[in-house]
Amino acid sequence: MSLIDRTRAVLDQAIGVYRGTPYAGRLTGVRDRLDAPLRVAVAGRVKAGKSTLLNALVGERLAPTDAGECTRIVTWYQDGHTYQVQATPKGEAPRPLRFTREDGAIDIDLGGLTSAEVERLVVTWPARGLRTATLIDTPGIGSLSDQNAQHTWDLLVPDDEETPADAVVYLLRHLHAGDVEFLRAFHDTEVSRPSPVNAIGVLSRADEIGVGRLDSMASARRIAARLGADANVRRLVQSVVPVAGLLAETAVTLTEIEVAQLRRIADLPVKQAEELLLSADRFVNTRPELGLTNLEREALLGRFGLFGVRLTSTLLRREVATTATDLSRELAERSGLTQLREIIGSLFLERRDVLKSRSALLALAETTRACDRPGGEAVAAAVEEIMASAHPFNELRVLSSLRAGWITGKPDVVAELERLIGGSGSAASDRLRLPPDAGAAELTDAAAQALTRWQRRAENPMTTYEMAVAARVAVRSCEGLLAGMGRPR
Ligand SMILES: Nc1nc2c(ncn2[C@@H]2O[C@H](COP(=O)(O)OP(=O)(O)OP(=O)(O)O)[C@@H](O)[C@H]2O)c(=O)[nH]1
Ligand SMILES: [Mg+2]
Repeated sequence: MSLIDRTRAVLDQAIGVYRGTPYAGRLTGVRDRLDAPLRVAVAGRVKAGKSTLLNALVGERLAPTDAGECTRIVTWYQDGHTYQVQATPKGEAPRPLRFTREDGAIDIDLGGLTSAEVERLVVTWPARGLRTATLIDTPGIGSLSDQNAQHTWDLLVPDDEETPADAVVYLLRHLHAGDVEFLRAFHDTEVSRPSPVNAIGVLSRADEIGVGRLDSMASARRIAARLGADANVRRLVQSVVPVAGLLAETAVTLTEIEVAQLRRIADLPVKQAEELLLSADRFVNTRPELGLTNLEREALLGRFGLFGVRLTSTLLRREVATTATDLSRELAERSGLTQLREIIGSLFLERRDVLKSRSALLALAETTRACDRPGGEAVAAAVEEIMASAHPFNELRVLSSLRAGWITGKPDVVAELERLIGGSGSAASDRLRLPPDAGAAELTDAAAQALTRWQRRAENPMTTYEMAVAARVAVRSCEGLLAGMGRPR
């Protein structure tokens, strides 16, 4: 039986046991969630660029990005057939809210409520980017003690409710000491909570790191790589990727008019264009003959940032991309959005069932602790049994231990182990460190060799205890790969 089916079965059993108690409804909700899209929260400090990045992932400008009452409320963006906004005031039933949208973010009328009175907003919006994952925008965290930190905390580390988020994208802004402190506080609550298993880091506003120079992304990539290798960061998030969120958002919502405006800059001689783009102020106030009003120039800066204007006009001049469609793809790539999407795909979406089961089993374990019922012990035992025996969970545990530095060994052995148990994606080629287009024979060969290698390591008396446990998990992973390739073990 698959992990998700085992989870569903124990949930059904629990729903029977807790029928007639206040927990029954919650458990039904947990079961329904198993089939719903993955819930991914976007979290980070104030003004880290969370809402902007969320829009880039959705492919539309939905979330408001400036100051405003709604930026202080946890807001869910989910796919649906109709356009709808609902507020859940604290301790009350959800109610519909009026909203408007004119080319830009949704403007929600809170109907007399203040942000402090609203527990959450749910925006239902038909959008392709929301089909595989519901995205949750969170208010920026100023300090660990502030009210917003509490909201984000509740979302990710609930005490008596189900865990509403299955995974989290954490925005770091050029390593702020407080970021690591915050991530660590999450981590310390319990191993099962946000951990490298379901968290990835984004070095946000990456264009600003190189103060908008054309090579800003290269600097950002270096810093992200350094961060991603830092032991403190590694135990908190799976990997760190740089993203210029503003440019990413603009890339996916680019208009022909904007392309035509930037072409005017691209058509200038290189030297003149460089001078014009020396600073934002210069860009807005010099060269009146350019054919762009000050307002238009300010609008371009607001949409692209200085880095984006420099980069896009250069791409146009060099004819790297000439149409809005090509340009949009190119900017998505260069802003880091494409890579982030791939990572979300391989680390979250491909692992959907494991992350979903994990959230559901955690909620179930919470219920069995909170409410004593005849049959409750059997449910608790069944949950424990799945948590302890299901291979995907064993892989996640080894991954966490590796990231926490509890399993040590030669760097290449540790790196191989991490890949093999799915640390960089669960596809066979990812696990076996082969190109994505590797043939069946090559994959089978590599898996068989890895199996022998890790069996030996597991049985070798010189292997440390922790490594031996991990090696046995790796052996199971290899067996699983071979079974998936239809080869008898
Ligand atoms: N240059 C640049 N500016 C950005 C980037 N991302 C966001 N911004 C700007 O930073 C400001 C804040 O962006 P938001 O997306 O609202 O940030 P947030 O983290 O949601 O902010 P709060 O919800 O208020 O905490 C806006 O003016 C954005 O235009 C980026 O990648 N580069
Ligand atoms: Mg925001």
